[in-house]
Amino acid sequence: MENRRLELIKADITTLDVDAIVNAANTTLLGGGGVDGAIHRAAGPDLLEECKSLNGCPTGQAKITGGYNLKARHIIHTVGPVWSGGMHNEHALLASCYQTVMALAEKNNLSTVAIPCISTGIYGFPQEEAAKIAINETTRFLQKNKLPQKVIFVVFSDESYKIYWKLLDQ
Ligand code: AR6
Repeated sequence: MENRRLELIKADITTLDVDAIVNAANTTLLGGGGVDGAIHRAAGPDLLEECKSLNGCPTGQAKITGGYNLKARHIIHTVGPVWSGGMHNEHALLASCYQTVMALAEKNNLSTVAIPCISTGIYGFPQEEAAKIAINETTRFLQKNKLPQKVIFVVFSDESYKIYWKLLDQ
C-alpha cells in the first residue's frame, strides 16, 4: 500500500512544485555546495536571512523554512552525518534525518515532500546503504501516518536511480 505513496524521479530538486523539498544542509544552515548551494541560489537571499535566525541544526535533526523563490512552499533542512567509515553512528544519524523530516512534514500538514539522497554527495555515505535507510525509514513513517500523502525520492544520477529502483521494486 505504502509503495503507492512513494515515487522516484531523476530531477533537479529545485524545480519541483511540491509542498516541501528537503535540503541536505550542514549544521550552520547557512548554505554550502551540492544541493544546498543549488537550493539557496534558486530560493534567493531571503532564505539565508531566515536561516540565520534558526541558530543552526544538529546532525540528524531538521528545521523548516519558507520556500521563497522556489515553486516549493517550504524547505525542510536536515543535516546528514559525514561518513567516517560506518562506526561513528552514521546509520542511526541518517535514519534520524528521515524520521525528523517526516515528522516535521506531518506536523506542518504537508502533503507532498521531495527528498534528495541525504549525505551521499560531499558527505560520502555509501549510496546503497543510504538508499536502504531512506526507503525503510520513510516507509515505516508512512505506515503509521496519513501525512505526508506522497514522498518523492529525487535522484541526480542514473546510478542512484538504478539503486533506488532496485530497492523499491523488492
Ligand atoms: N537536485 C537533486 N539532487 C542533487 C542536486 C539537485 N540540484 N544537487 C546535488 N544533488 P550533497 P551531502 C544530489 O553533496 O552529501 C553541502 O556543502 C547529489 O548528487 O548535496 O549531504 C552542505 O552544505 C547527492 O546524491 O549533500 C553540506 O556541507 C545528494 O544530492 C554538505 O554539502 C546529496 O549530495 C552535505 O553533503
